[in-house]
Amino acid sequence: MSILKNLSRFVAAAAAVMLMSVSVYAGTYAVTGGNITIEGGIVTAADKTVTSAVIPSEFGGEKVTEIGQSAFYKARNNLKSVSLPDTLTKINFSAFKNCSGLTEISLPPALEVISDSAFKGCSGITQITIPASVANVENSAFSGCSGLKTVTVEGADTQFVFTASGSDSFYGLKDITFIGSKGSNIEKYVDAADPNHERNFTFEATSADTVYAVSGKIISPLTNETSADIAFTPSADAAKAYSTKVTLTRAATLDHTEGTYSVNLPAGIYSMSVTSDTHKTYTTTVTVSNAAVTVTDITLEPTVFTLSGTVTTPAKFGGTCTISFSSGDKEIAKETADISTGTASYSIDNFKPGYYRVKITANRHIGYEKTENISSQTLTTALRAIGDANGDNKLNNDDVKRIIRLASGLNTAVAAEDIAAADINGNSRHDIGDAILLVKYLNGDITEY
Ligand SMILES: [Ca+2]
Ligand SMILES: [Ca+2]
Repeated sequence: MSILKNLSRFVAAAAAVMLMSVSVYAGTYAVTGGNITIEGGIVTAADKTVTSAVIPSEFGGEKVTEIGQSAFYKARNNLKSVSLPDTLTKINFSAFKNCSGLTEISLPPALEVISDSAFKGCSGITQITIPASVANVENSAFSGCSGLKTVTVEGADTQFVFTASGSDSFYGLKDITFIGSKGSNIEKYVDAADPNHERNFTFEATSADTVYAVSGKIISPLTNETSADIAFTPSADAAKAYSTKVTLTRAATLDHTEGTYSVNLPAGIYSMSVTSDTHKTYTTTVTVSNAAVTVTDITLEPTVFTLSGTVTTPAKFGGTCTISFSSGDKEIAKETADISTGTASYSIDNFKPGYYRVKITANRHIGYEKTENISSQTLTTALRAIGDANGDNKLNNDDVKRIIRLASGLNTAVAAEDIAAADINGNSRHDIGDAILLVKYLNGDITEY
């Protein structure tokens, strides 16, 4: 028997070649419990009685490269183990379907394709490692592998199937831990196939990324900018992008805001971009390699605009008004404008948005001084005229009445600005002379007072 067994790979080979229409070497090869059939380098069949099969890497002078369609179907109830040769590149449709007695299988390192239903129903397999050589794990390749708990995927590019219409490499399975590299296709498969964690799929990175701190300072020449967004986009590979937000606070000098950031990145080359509401996007390249990186202070360039300003007053006393903008103790801009019509207009080019101390003065008006956050392109400021005793930005009989009440001592708790606005004749007190001047102005008898 042993002689027959040893020679069995050659038995019937010649006859098979004679009968076949293409010139391939075909024959049976003895394994434990029975024979397998190999034709042209493809294992095409196994006896029902086969319990354990060590597939040869070569048969009849040809490399064994594939397990054929449904090759082990007859042996499905008896097969306990199979050893695949390193020459194997493809496991075809249903090759090991329902071989439920298989408890482990080692996939060889040159394997490229695991076809549709190749291991369907192999419920005894608990873990499998898919080598990096595998390009495709087709639909239902492992469906019904109810014992499968761990799948290690060595390649980042191995394609798995999951579609809305129901195609799925691991169709119907739950409770599997998939192990692979971050950003790999198996991670994407898990994200796609188990978005709500109902299948209890877990993705574990094969190793945590080693990261290095990238830190620096962002400076905004503006005083109203409170944050900036930083994005790190890998420029060389498919690794993940990172982003962070920087809080900008006003610096001690009050004329700019600044903030520091620190973000942990894996080694690589990144395009770094900084964006905010009122700056041009700043872009630079950051190279991270085996050490912490300090990025030189980044000063953002404001998106400047033309500020169109208007000063309004109910009085038409003639003359000009002066408008100045200061940041900290620096005067940034100063303009004068004709206010004789009650409306003074001015325009400042290349205006940077930010907080400014705005001061406006005009003859016979209460001086205006206030901090404004100027981020839009228009600024309208109401200037209080002397005579506007009630401060409603109108000059009329209500002010006359107010002045008379003040002169009569009926109003005692009066703010300094109200006193100044009501003291038209400038004698530092409220008197009937103030009221008379305002009445004359309102009647058109005088044009100023
Ligand atoms: Ca008034
Ligand atoms: Ca007075």
